[in-house]
Amino acid sequence: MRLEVISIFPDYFGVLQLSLIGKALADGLISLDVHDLRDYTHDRHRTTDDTPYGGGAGMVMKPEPWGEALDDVLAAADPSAPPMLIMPTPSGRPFTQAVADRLATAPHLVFACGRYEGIDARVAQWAATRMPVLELSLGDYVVNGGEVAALAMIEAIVRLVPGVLGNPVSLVEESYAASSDGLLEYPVYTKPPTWRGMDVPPVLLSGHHGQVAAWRRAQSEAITARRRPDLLDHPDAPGLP
Ligand code: JDE
Repeated sequence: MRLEVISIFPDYFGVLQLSLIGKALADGLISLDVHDLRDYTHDRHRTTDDTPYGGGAGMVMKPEPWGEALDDVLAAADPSAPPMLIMPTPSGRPFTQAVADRLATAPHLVFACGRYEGIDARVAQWAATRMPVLELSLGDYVVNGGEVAALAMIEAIVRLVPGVLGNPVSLVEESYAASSDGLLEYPVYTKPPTWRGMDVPPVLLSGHHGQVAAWRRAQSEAITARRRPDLLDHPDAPGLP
């Protein structure tokens, strides 16, 4: 998988050299190229923003540097594996585990990280005439730029690429325990069996696989009902017994 990022803060993506993702990069399972949007400006101050037409607070990212950066990305792309453009924005469609699953099989993803109040809307409009464009939101809150959102999305996607996660069994387990059955994860424990006066639930030490599974399921249902009742309202939700 080929990953590219366009940002005015390319240093944000240094953290991707760490841990699992760094290993996948070093192993050549994925490649990452980060482009500094300011390299596509032509004025002395390397300006990427301007005041909004129609008035209002804050600044908007100018379209021209984005156009040139995307021209470069498209010119270097493999014609048989066209890129998808991902634009993190609070007004995007929700980025979910299902979206991450689908994007994990894409050959080439480009993340456009906006700042200020956003990017001139013509950038997404023009880009959509050249490649699939997904405006995606991490959640219903605003951060200062698309960089943090892109990092979260990249981590969620890349860990699903075959060979990236050290132990692929955890992906299977996880899909049973959490995301795919639509319930939140049950609580987990490790040694010691007693810590600061608190015991690990005895069923987990019993060796009874059926009872362990039933306990975990009940915990997941109770936690989901308490913390995320919205997850139980869906037509495809597991429902409580
Ligand atoms: C991404 N969930 C949240 C923020 C923004 C007021 C202030 C800022 C591309 O346009 C953007 C991007 C971002 C950064 O991303 C997020 C985000 N998923 O905050 C704004 C909009 N209104 C605009």
